[in-house]
Amino acid sequence: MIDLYTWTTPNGRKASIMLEEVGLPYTAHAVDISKDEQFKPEFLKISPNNRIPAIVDRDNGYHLMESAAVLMYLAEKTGKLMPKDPDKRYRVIEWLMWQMGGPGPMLGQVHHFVKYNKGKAPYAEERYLKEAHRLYGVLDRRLAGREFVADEYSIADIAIWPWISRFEWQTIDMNQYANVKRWYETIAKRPAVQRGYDVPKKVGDIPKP
Ligand SMILES: N[C@@H](CCC(=O)N[C@@H](CS)C(=O)NCC(=O)O)C(=O)O
Repeated sequence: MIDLYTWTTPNGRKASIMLEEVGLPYTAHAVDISKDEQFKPEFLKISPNNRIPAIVDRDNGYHLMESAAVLMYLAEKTGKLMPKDPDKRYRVIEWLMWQMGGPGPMLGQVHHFVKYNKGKAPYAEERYLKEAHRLYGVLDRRLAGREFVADEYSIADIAIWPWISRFEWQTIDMNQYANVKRWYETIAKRPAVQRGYDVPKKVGDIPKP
């Protein structure tokens, strides 16, 4: 049994989609970051960086923050969605780390400057929007002629997909990125993704490009 501490955001959804995909029993605990619940002392004990998602594995008491670490832990615990063969495994890790260093922080800045702070910081808007298009381009080229970012559907796809699902916030027209669109729609059809998207509560349907 896993305790998942999460909210209705891309990083939170990575963890809930993964838990739905691997079929581990879990309890979701809502940490409302709009009410600063991530700063509560009891949450800091399991997530010292005061960010969601975080998990506690009730089987062994182990707690973990940082979404990529959570995905790797759950993949290793269940033997699912991360290949054992070293070449294939590092391909998954490569794209997982690309997500953590690229789309995660950069698209996060787009949400701030382009959606929430529009017109107030033109330099930041231009910089992060340009970076968003660059990253969509990288993903689009990676997906040319391949179904998923690594060899098979994996934790790398699970890490990237929730960030792309915010394409409307990012003012991205996915029709410009045909391979991303095809990949996004394929993953959106997965029942586990649909269930995980609505954790810890439903706030709307999965956006359609
Ligand atoms: N690198 C972290 C980032 C986590 C993160 O930024 N989470 C956001 C929600 S998507 C959060 O908890 N924000 C709370 C805050 O900014 O105080 C991860 O991948 O888990």
